Amino acid sequence: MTENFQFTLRRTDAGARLGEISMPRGTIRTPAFMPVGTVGTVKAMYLDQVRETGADIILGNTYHLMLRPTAERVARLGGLHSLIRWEHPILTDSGGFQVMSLSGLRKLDEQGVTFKSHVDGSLHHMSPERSIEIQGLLDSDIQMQLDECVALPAEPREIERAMELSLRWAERCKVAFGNQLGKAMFGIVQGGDIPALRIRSAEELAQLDLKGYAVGGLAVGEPQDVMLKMLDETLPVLPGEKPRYLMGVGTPDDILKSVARGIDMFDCVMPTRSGRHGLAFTRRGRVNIRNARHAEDLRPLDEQSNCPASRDYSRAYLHHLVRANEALGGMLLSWHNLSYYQELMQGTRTAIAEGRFADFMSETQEEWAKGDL
Ligand code: PRF
Repeated sequence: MTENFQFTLRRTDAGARLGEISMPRGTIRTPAFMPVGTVGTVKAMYLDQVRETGADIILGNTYHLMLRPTAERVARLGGLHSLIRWEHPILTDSGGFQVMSLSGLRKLDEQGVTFKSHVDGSLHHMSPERSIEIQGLLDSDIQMQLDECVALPAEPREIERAMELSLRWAERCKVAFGNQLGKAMFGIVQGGDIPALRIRSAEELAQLDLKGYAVGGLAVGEPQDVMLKMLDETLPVLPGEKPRYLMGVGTPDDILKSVARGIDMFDCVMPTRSGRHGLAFTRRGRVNIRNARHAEDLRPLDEQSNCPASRDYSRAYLHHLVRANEALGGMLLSWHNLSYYQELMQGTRTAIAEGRFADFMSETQEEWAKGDL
């Protein structure tokens, strides 16, 4: 562990990268999956359990926490880590994306974004500087620039405007963040589905010499091949010695294909949200536990897993819990899914270390395609 923020690239194999980010609160093994803890809780999970599944870092959201319980209150209470009882690294998203997807009435201009809270309808303003200030009050370890993410499909002029605004906001966030040892601020590449805009965004962000780079504006309505093409266009332009984070992605298949293109970090609500809705991700693909075929099936989701939720509970019981809308159903399936995602990341890291990532990826995909046992 170190007092500084440091990314070490250990090995590359078939496009995939094995590395680690070390910072004062801990080391993040990459490629990494970050469970989403939007409002200061990874929904339906104890953070001790989240840690046991293999997570080195979790994500929090500026937008939600600024509205409730507010950043100033979190700071008075001693910061997010001690409040939620997670002493490992936390990455916070800047708020721009959540404002666009969750808040009512919003107005965006050069200065920032004005929006109506989805909690109580109150009006709020967030500038790039205020987003960084809030992330500082939360004591976030990896902070994201404020950006504007456009949903696809969109007009090229609209995509270009948002990309350029995001670049100007990146500069302002960099100034607001200043020099903080042991913490990092990442820039976010935008540019929709237009290669030339993606490349310009990545080139200009690279000039800012930030500690890491995210690719935003993907998995927002475009097909997977478009997303992968944008990664192919963007990643070669970003500095190889900095970590790369693909925001809000994705399915296990999206993750493997993005690792193969050089992505180091991921976050997604999918394992927890789908779990609460009865969908399990397994070595043999997706299992909808609500399906009647599970009603009298005494087998667990995966008897080879080390996770109690995957190994010790019958499909019949999970089926019953989810159908009866019981909280425990969502808890067990979230636990199972997070554990599956972390097992996938550990398998990925081991395969890269041993120089067999391409085989690992095709074998994993073949297993998914066989379907449920
Ligand atoms: N920007 C930010 N957060 C995000 C995204 C983005 O483009 C996405 C897009 N998949 C998810 N989360 N700030």
